[in-house]
Amino acid sequence: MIYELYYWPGIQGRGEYVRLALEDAGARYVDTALLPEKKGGGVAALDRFLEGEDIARPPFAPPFLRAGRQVIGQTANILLFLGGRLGLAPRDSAGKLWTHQLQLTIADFVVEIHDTQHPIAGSLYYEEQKAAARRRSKVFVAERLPKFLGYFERVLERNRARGPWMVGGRATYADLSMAQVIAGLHYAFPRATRAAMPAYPRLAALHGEVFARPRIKRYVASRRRLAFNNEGIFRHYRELDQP
Ligand SMILES: N[C@@H](CCC(=O)N[C@@H](CS)C(=O)NCC(=O)O)C(=O)O
Repeated sequence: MIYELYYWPGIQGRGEYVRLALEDAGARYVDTALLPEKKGGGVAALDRFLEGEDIARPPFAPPFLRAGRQVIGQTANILLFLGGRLGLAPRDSAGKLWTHQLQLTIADFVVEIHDTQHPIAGSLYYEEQKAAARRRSKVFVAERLPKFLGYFERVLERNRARGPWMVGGRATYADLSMAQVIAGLHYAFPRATRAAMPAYPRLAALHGEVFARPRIKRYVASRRRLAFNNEGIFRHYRELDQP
């Protein structure tokens, strides 16, 4: 199976959670965001599925994954599908559901992180909602960041299995996503994140372990991994980074 990942070109965004799973498993996939339109990539590739009249089960938004005849949307749903196939989820149904639950909570966290710089609307420029972004970021750093990080730290603490992972004794796609969120927070809110992380030693360790995994290391060093930038979900605006 050669998977096809569809996502916006130029940013890591939510596509990155899927990429990390595919890369960690050494799966064969085509990242259409890296292909020129002439070769079936870019935004035109997305539009074929988002707007094509012949798509029986259209996704609402990227990322989506094509696996043979199936087109699967929603990041957590894609990872639920890939988890079992790539050996990045437990085999038992309770474990699968728990991993999915963690991924959905990560998705909630990602929305709130995004909303710090776009609190009014994603369709407006940051500059048009700067004052609201400042207020939102202040509350985010003071209340929501510790609430989410504290929750995931507790999840790690309560996992009785040995090792740095959230579910059992092996890494799951939720661990890869969690590490990506921490990396993104360091980019977007460097001061606030540096100040916060000592309270979450297990999360800090998970982050380190994920980015030390050989395939992830190779991926991060490759040209396939785009750098964080201010077009993506994690954006750095100095004025919002208030520890
Ligand atoms: N819940 C979806 C959200 C998907 C989403 O918001 N995708 C963004 C890019 S990261 C998008 O293109 N949204 C278009 C829109 O919401 O109109 C997921 O986790 O995959």
